[in-house]
Amino acid sequence: MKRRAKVILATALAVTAATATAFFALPAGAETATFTVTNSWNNGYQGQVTVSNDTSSTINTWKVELTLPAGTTIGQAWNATMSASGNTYSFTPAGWNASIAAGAAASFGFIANGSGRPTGCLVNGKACTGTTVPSSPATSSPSATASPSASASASASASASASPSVSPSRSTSASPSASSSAPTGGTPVAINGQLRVCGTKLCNEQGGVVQLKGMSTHGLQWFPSCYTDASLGVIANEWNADLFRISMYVQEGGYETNPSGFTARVNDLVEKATARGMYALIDFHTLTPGDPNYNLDRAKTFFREVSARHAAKKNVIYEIANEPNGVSWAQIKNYADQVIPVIRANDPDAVVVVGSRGWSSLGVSEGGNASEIISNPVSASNVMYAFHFYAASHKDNYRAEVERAAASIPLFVTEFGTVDYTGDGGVDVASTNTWLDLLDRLKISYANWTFSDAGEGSAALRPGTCNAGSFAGTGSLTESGALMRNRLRAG
Ligand code: IDC
Repeated sequence: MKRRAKVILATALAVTAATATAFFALPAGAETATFTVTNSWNNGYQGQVTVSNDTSSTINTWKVELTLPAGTTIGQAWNATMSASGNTYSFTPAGWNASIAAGAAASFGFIANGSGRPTGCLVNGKACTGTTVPSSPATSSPSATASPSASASASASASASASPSVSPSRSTSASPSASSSAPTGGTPVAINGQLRVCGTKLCNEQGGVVQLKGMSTHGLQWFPSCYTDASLGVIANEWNADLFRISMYVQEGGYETNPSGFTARVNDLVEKATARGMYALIDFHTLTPGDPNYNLDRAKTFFREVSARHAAKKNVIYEIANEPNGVSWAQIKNYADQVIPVIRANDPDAVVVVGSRGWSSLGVSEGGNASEIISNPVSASNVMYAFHFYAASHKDNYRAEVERAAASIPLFVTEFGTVDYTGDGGVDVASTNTWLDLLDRLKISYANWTFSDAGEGSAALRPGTCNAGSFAGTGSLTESGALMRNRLRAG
C-alpha cells in the first residue's frame, strides 16, 4: 500500500513552534533545519526535522544529513527518502515535497533505535550552526508544557512528563523497523496500536500520550457519495488524518429506518479506515430526541453487532451518544452504564466515549458544568467524555470549562465546527485556531464536522464535489475545508 505522509506547510505557528525546540539553526537568510523529538520510549525515539526556507526565493530541493552516535540507528523515515552511509543518514525529498517556497517549510520524520540524539547536521551541504547538542535533549513539545492533571493517575503523569506527546504520524517507508521496542509501520494505527485511557489523557500502546486529529462524516444517509475509497484515501494520505468519525444518525432517516443496512455501511467504512491506518470512531449520532435512553435498545443491538465485528481490531473507538440534550447527567450515565458492558463483552479493551449534557457541552449549554460528571463518572474504566463546540458560537466560557474539566476527566472532542452551532454561517478563523491551539496544548483529540459537500459553512467541500469524485488537492475546498486541511497537514 502506498502511503503518503504529512508535509508540514509553513504556517507561522508551525515555524515558531519548531524553532522554539530547535537543536540546529542556520543564520537567517539560509535554509534552516530544526530537529525535535516528538516521542520517546525505552530504547528509541521519534524524531522530526523541519527544513524551513528563510531565503527570499524558492528552494528546488533539499538534503539533510544527520550523524548519529554509535549505538543508535534510524530504522525508517517518512516524508523523505533515506539512505545511510555508516552512521550518517541522508534525507532527500519524498517526491512531492522537494520544492519549498520562500518562507515555507517541509518536514520529515524518523524512528531511531537507540537513544542517541544527532551529533551533526548538514542542510544542503552547509554545516549547521549551533551544533552543540544537549546531552539530555530538551524534548518538550509545546504541549508538554501543559501541566498534567492534579488528579491524573500516576501513570498518566509519568507518561506525560517522561515522554512528550505525540501526534500520530504517517510513513512512506515500506519496511517497518525491526526493533521490538519501537513502533513499526507508518500509519497512525501502525505506530500507536491499541489506545487506552491513561489518567486524563489518551495513550498509545507504548504508553505515550497521543492526540488524534481528523474529520467527521456528515449523516451517512445524506452523503453516500462522499465516503468512498477515493475520499478515504485522500483523508488518510493527503489530509494526514489520524481519525475518521463515522456519524450514523439514528433518527432523521438514519439507523432506525434500516438497522442492518446502516450497520453494514458503518462496518464498511470501518474497514476502509482500517485499510488506511486510521482510527475509526463509530458515532451513534443521537440528536433528537435528546434523551439517549430513547434509543437504548437500538444502541445495544447496534453496538453488540459492530463490537463483535471489529473486536480484533486495534483502531476502533466507540462513541455511544452524540449529543444528549434536555436530559440529566444521571439519565445519560444510566444509558452509558447499560451500553458500555455490551461493547466490553465483545471488545474489552476498546476506548468508549460518552456524550455529555447540553449537546455534549459538558453541561455548559444548559447552565451546568463538568462537576456533575467528575463527581459521578460512568461505572467503567477506559472511558472518555465528549465535548463539542462550534467556534463561532462557543468561546471563552466554554474554553475555560474544557481546561478546568480536562484536569480531572479524559475529554475527546468528537465533533466541532469552525462555524456557528447551526453548522452554517461564516468560518470564525480566530476562534477556531484558539480552540485548536488549546486542544493541542491539552492533547485533546478532535474530529471536524464535516468532510462533506453539504451546502453549509461547516462542510469542507463545495457542493457537487462528492458526485464529481474530485477529492484530491485544494480545488474543491470551502474556507472551512482549507483551514482544516492545513491544520491536519501541519500535524
Ligand atoms: C447538522 C447538519 C445539518 C443537518 C442537521 C440535522 O450540519 O446539515 O441538517 O444536523 O439535524 C450538532 C450535531 C450535528 C449538526 C451540527 C450542526 O451533532 O448533527 O449537524 N451540530 O448543526 N451539534 C452542534 C451542531
